[in-house]
Amino acid sequence: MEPKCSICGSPAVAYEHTIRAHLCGTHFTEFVERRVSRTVEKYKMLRGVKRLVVAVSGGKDSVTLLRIMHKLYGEHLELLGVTIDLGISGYSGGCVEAAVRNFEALGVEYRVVRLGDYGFSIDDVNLLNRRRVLRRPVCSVCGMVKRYMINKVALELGADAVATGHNLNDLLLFSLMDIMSASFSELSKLRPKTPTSGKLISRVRPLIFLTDKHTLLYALLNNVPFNPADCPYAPQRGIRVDLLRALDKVEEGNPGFKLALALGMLKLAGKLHVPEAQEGIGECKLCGMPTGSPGLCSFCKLRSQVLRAREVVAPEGQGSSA
Ligand code: Q46
Ligand code: ZN
Ligand code: ZN
Repeated sequence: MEPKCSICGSPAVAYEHTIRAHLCGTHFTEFVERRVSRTVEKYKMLRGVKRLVVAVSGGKDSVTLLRIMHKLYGEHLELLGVTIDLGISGYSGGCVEAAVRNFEALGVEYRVVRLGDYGFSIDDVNLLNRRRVLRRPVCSVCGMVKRYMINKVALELGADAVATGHNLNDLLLFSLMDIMSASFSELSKLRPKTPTSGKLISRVRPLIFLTDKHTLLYALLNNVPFNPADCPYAPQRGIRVDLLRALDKVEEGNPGFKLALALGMLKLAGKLHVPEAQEGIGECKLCGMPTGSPGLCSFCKLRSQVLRAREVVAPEGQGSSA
């Protein structure tokens, strides 16, 4: 027999083990939105926030975030959307398109910022790595680039905070990797909300207690367009992939494990000493954005490295196949 919604008796679309209930589409949607609003309230994410930038990559997490923030808070907040074109061929175009479709469908004012405007792309970083003129893991470069660009545009837009679509899996992966590498100062920054510090705009993560299965089903049930493609640089194997599989396996036999682990990690992070607004102590000599080290910020350092490295390979380096 088809399972029925434990609340209303309609055909169920999901079993939510953390509340031990089968849920129909309507009640699943309500469950997800309630979890977001409780997270926002628990960590006072929107206290003092009038202008909120939602960073939308175009994937299922960020489009779900935009839809929910618009639905729950759109009337009380000035919502602005930002999406970044990272220049990943066969992927970035679909991401930007999905993000823009969502902004326009909701009537949210938005900006598309392009890494190409700085003279390089994530494809360039990958190509230079392959040619061994650069040794920077693509995803860590990409993460830094996104943080920089989102903060910069949020500052230009006069935002009080930036909301990002990091989910439960992201939180667990980041924290476990930080522990593994004894990066306790990184772990201490693992907060659902980080405050504004100088030119570093506050970050809030309303989806940290939802998994990607939640966001996928929410997007599908609510006709939220998203780019279903995977980034070509997303790791297919390695410790992160294995860790996620292992976490899901434990969760299967022990419903609620991931949520409990996330809460434990957040408590642990909360007890660690946060290094004094490290990144905000100085300003980049080139772009004026915050930096923890004297001279150039990480983004400007990377940019000059990439532009220099590209000159080295330019003569025979035409055509940038990934
Ligand atoms: S976009 Fe960028 Fe991800 Fe692609 S290159 Fe890696 S970090 S996998 S979320
Ligand atoms: Zn129902
Ligand atoms: Zn800079």
